[in-house]
Amino acid sequence: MNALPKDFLWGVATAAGQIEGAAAEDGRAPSIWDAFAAIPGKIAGGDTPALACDYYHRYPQHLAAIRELGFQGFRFSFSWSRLLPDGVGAVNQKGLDFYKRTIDEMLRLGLTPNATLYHWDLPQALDDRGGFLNRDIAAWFGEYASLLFKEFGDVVPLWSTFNEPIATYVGYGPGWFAPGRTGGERDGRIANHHLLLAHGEAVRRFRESGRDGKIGIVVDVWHHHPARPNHPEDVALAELENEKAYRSYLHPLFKGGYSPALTDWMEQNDCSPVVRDGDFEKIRQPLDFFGLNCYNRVVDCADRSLVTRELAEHAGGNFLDNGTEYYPRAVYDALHILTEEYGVDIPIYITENGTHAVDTVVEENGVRAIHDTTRIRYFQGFLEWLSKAIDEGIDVRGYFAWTFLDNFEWTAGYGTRFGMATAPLGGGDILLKDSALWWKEFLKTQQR
Ligand code: GCO
Repeated sequence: MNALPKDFLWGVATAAGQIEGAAAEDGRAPSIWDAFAAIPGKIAGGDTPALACDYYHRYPQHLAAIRELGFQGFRFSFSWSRLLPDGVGAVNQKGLDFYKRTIDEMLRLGLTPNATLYHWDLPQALDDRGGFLNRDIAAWFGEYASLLFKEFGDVVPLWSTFNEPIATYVGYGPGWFAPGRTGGERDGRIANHHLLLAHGEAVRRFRESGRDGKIGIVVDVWHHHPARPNHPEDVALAELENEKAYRSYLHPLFKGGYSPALTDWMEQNDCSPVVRDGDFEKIRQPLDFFGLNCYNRVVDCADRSLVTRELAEHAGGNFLDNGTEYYPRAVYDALHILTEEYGVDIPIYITENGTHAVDTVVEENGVRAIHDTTRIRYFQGFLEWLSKAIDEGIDVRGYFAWTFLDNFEWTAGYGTRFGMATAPLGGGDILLKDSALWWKEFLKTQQR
């Protein structure tokens, strides 16, 4: 792999709801994930985010270990209900103090803070008022965003409004994610539209704040491919899935409206959100960077009975030990989609990339280890394709691996592990997996 640009930012990424724990401490109020996890059957193993990695207390240990591996950036999110327990109004000073301490520690260690305002954990108090189905969410989010720009705008250089908007669609449409509302396609699309308005409102407020940092949004691109490229039904299915997923965000953000294909589909399915005059102007505002989360592609087959076979036969198709396809070219494809189909000409950061693996702890001469070679192979493959896209001139400024520590993997609970390191639930000694050691060696070759 060619060396990447000198000032390339290598980091790890995480999210408040997945690592912080201390769910009821120092004035924090519940988020929709706390409430959702309390409903039996929603989260694998009955897990909850209440303890997680206890980053709330153990952040010095975590951040030091991340820096020790050679990373220079840390992507994290704020817990809205820790800062504004009611979602709006009274500020929880202890919440602010916590983020002040953690950001100071990042700066002290030389980790560039990359902050996300919203990584899925809406205050429950706001969901009680309709959450993302209420158009007022834009104003609520604006108030929250302004608080953070005021408090941390001088020390945080990179800001993302939302992480993976599709999670909100999933939470209000099919209800697989928090808040578990099952309003169907129509509510999912309404929630999405309101989220995009909230994004626009936060960007407007950021500009108004006069802060020097950069602001963007993080969208995940899982490009759908037809399993049988010569089969019109598969081609149509993959196209539709792309429209309903990442294009439903990229079109409004970069082209100023929903695509003609999605517009038609929403009309035919009676699920178009209410769009008011001026909405798309609010949504489509110049951004300073784009955050791309990239994990894999999806292969669609109209004939469900063929899915497994078609996937297995696909050229280059091979699998990781967790059963997912190994397709590192996904990042190269996604970058080309951004630049070619959407004309994205702002700097891009890979804000998440990683894989879960079947990690087994082995004991060798009294030393515990996890030989996660699958994960190493995954990272290597993605970095090769990323490097190829950069060689071709795509302006990627940084890469954030998902993730440092095994954590609360949403509905999959703690049993699905994405970490390059692990620690007991609720904290304790950190065990570096082989992939963390691999990163340490790799980053030495990339030093500035
Ligand atoms: C996402 C989220 C993360 C996940 C990660 C692994 O991409 O789904 O941003 O919170 O933990 O992706 O699934």
